[in-house]
Amino acid sequence: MGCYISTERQRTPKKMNTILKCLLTVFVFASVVANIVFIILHTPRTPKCAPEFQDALKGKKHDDKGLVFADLTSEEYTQVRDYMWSVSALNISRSVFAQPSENVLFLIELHLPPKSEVLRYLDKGGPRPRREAKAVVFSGSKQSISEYIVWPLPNPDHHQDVTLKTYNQELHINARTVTIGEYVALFKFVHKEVFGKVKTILEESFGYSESNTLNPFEGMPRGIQSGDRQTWFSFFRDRSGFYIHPVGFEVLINHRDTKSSMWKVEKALYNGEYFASLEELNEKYAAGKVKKIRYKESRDYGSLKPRHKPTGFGPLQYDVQGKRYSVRNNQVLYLDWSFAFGLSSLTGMRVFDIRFKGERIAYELSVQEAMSVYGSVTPGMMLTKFIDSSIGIGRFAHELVRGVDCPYTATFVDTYRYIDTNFTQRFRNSICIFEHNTGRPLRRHFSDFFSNSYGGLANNVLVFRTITAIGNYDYMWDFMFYQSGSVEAKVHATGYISSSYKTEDNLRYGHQVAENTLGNIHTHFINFKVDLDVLGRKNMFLTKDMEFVNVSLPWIPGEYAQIPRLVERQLKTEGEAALRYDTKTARYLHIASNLTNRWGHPRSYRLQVASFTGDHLPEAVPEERAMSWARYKVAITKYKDEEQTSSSLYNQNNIWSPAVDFSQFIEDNENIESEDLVAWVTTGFLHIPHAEDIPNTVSVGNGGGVILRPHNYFDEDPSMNSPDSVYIHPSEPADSCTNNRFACLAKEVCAPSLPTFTYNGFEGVMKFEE
Ligand SMILES: [Cu+2]
Repeated sequence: MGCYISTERQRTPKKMNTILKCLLTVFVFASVVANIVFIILHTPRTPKCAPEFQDALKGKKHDDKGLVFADLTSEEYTQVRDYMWSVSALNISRSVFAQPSENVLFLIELHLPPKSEVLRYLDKGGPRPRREAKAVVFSGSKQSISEYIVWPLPNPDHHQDVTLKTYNQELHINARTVTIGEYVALFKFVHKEVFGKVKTILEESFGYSESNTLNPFEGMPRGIQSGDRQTWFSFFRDRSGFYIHPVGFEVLINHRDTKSSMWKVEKALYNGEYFASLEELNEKYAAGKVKKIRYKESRDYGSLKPRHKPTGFGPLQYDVQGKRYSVRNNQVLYLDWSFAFGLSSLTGMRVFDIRFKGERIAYELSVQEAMSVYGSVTPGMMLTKFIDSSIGIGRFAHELVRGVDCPYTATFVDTYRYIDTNFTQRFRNSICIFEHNTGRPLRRHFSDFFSNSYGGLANNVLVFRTITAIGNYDYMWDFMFYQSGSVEAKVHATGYISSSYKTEDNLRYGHQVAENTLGNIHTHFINFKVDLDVLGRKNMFLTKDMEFVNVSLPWIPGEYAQIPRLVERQLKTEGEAALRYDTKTARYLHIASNLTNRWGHPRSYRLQVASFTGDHLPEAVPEERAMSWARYKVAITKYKDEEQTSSSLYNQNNIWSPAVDFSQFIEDNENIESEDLVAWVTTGFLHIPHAEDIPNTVSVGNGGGVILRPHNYFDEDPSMNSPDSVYIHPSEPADSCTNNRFACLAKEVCAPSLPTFTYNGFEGVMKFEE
């Protein structure tokens, strides 16, 4: 900005006018600047919110006892690996791409100590249980799978084979998970023995070239009987979200032999037609005896890249008083809650020793399995039944994205794993913990009649979350801790659907969702383990429901009315307490103590299941035993150290003779009166893919879960003691802060300290090349 005064001779009045104008402009500018400075100096700055609000923990302090449940540390994995490598008899390959014929140290995990030992340590001052690891070795040289317990940690020098003790059977080598090494060999095989053999067909049909290749997606199980390892690979265009770009070409590869030189292509499918070999396909194609697929460039509908430049921010929650929870090591404290946590590479998220007001409610709450059964006319999907813990549910817990996967201000925790690799992998920020206002009151009442008042409580809940992207699907796992003493385990599915190439006759198995793409019908079944300990280990299983009874009206002789009556039962055996999905079940299911509350009722926790599962697989089907947990909405068993998980690492690839058949837990029909009880809860839904599943399935409505609710456990609702309670009475001025902190919020507000956005999630992806 500047004033220009002409140096030319001008008439005086005009010159004066210009000087005045110029002075005025300078004055206005100066006064604007002065005002801005004044406003900045005199505006009260909003203080930054405190990082932590200690009062919320009510004097509770962290202890180290929860470390008995902690996953192995980065160093411990390395120590166990080095020890296993040093055992010459095991002869373990050190290569991350070890061949199936070699011996592979597939997995190292925490070996959970026996429950009774842990409880002696936690509750009775007993010794700290020995820290042990579980190590899984796929032995190509011995054609067997072995599980070892390795101890003591740190500095292990012992190992013991516990395979037979754990599974009561030897494990067939082909029950093993396909390792990175085997995938690398399979991809090489596909490139040479499949793409190399039908190149012309691929070029003409799918525009195939070295730079525009095809991605394989495998169906499971790999065969039809124990020992089989032959996999149908369906091929997809190599682009973002390839799962929904099928091309109509599938091959069956037999990779049963641990020597990859013995592998062969056994069948092929092209445009809905089967061929005994790729040679036969080539011949018939060349002879014009095949209905050809003509390559057409397709729209990039699978990409998640925004269609328009994003401009929005949704609302942001932040901790006004600082964080009211605290995380140290693997222990979380929040208001009246405390628990320890872990993330198993195989089964995923789990929490232990869940306490409310210092009393243990559950010993363990954990994800056990995620299973899907598919329908299709094409072989890649026709037999498909995915049993995810065999690939690893927790294995795919990658970095969570601040602001999307978890609230922006959440606390993030790194996890470490050793699975299908030769080094410890760090997965940054793969668990998040946050307190969340659900936006709907936990309780409230406006008292209009007679005595006027308002009492309410915001539903502030602590959420413990991880998200695992298992191939095409992403499962979001939440454990939520409410101020009313409830805990909720919830799962939601999102990500890409699996699809197959649309042919004329396959609309019976789903809907067309994109060009030549059929979204295949399938189920999502999830199993949770809920080891409630209500006031100790000795519990019983009660059901409650209502039934109508015809009651004569005492004041009108001869008149009757149908009145609902409370029906309570105790189920006394595992057989009785295995509640099948297709039977009428009491609406209230309780794990109860024989101790009573002030009103004389057994103190209990209720299991309230939200599920839309339906049938999983007819029981006569040989594969069913590998997923027999899905027969039951809820099954109650007597706790046994040998019955740790409802599924196993080996259930997918030896689905016909599963290492763990959950129905066996119930077979012995043990008595469950006054015993340590475990509830196995199944939840999930049927997924009929529709156009809106493109490009991704949304989480809305695609979930299930179970809520553990206190039921006569307390004498009244424990949320009455919440520091967040609000009470308004007409006798108090509306701006009184005494029983309503919101009346002071505007005065006490603080500005959130927002961490910078970072993301390193791609560090942990599977790598098939050095
Ligand atoms: Cu689905």
